[in-house]
Amino acid sequence: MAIVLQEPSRTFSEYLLIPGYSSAECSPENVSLRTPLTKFRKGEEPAITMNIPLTSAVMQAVSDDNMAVALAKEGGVAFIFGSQSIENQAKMVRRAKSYKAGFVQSDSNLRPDQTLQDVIRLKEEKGHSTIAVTEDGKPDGVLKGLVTSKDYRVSRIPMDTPVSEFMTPVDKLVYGLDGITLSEANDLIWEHKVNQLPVVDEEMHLKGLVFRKDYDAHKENPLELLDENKRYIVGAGVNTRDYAQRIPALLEAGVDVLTIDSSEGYSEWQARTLKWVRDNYGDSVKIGAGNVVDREGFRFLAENGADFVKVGIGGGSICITREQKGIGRGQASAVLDVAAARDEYFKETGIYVPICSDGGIVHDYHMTLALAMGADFIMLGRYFARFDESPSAKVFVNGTYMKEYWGEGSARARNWQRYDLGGSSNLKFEEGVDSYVPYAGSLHENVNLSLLKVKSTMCNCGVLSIKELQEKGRITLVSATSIVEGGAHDVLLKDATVR
Ligand code: MZP
Repeated sequence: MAIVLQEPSRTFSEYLLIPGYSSAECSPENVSLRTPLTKFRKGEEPAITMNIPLTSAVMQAVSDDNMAVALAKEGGVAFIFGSQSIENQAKMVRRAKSYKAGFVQSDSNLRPDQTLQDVIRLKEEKGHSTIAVTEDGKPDGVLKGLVTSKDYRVSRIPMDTPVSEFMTPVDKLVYGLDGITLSEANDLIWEHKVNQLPVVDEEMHLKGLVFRKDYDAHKENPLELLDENKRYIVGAGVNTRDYAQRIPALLEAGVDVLTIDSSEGYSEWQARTLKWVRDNYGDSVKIGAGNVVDREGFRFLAENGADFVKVGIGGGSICITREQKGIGRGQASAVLDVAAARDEYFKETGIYVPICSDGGIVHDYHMTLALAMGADFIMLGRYFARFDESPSAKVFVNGTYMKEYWGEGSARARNWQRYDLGGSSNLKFEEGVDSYVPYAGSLHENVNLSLLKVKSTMCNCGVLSIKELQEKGRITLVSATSIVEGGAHDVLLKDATVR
């Protein structure tokens, strides 16, 4: 007879946090959400520490280069999806790594012999009023001048006037030299009262533009997560099949951290992948593994060299693994069990292997619960899929804007490498669905609001860091009846949209 665990498998909605004593110091601006992403020895610092405890799921509908930049700006890490060709994934990593905060590649460019007509057309097409004039009309051509709306009056000059006649020529422009820092560029913008600054190399090839408004936006992201060269930290997912080709290509593209993306991580395939990484790169390459839901699974991956361990099977919003195969574990039970294993391992070895609660976050308070239960950070799919920055399409359905969101185990994604343990190379049956999620606007606003709630709850618990939350937090199970009193009840809501 199989072993039957006596504790039911529980999920986040079955728990609540109990407030603790809050001193006057307990206010959200004093809370730090810094958290380790990769393993470290007692007394040492992890190679990567995130400024917020959020990562985005390794999914086609969630994490591309755009998401990587948007999330790193907030202080978290996106794991660019691996269910695409090695070349495409490496390209996404390269694009995210070459994104220079505040520096943009000019997307509106003309040659000096083009005309006012071309200026008007380009302005309509791109929506930008600054046009770089380069010798060959390419974004990296030799800079000849700039055209902004101050340079021409449509009513006064004929449409066929060449750009060279009304542009501000390069000898009258203020420009910066390649290598200039963003704050030096901003100083020039202010000193010379201009709205944009072209940046050129020694041969006057255009390298990019800095806009006054972008610098201000950049300053709104004090928690951005940067490497030592001031580029955004970028993650990527890999599988247990083509790692020997994929990993070198991703490293070449500049990836900072990898994760093995699999629905079930307690396997020889993961051990082989981790061994290959350690044999070839030692500890210099950072790679997480998973997913597991219990102590044994954690221990196996930690001992095989994982830099972090992802927790969660069957709890994802688009996941039907539990229905299809009857396997998995309630996310709360899984996190609690694995967190205990992590602490045990740390005591025994002095090595702290962070754990990630992956999937199943529905309400913002689930984030706080996951952290209190021991997760060092969280991975979210549905949450991020709803934002402007996710790669999926925004569609109008039954009078509301939605974003498409599909599982990696759905027929749409066909990510067989994530599900198949054996030798076959196709998806035999689906473990995920294709769906819509309500469109929710910008990542920046949503993440800030969610984390304000997390910080505010932490203050109610009387703690100012995630570590303290894990040490001092108190959690209670809720009865089915008491769940009712948690929402508005026994009143008639005036506005059905009040939540
Ligand atoms: P959620 O944030 O949407 O609830 O869950 C996202 C997580 O679900 C992913 O990080 C991944 O671990 C898991 N996932 C992705 N695709 C599937 C599937 O098709 C899935 N079954 O379970």
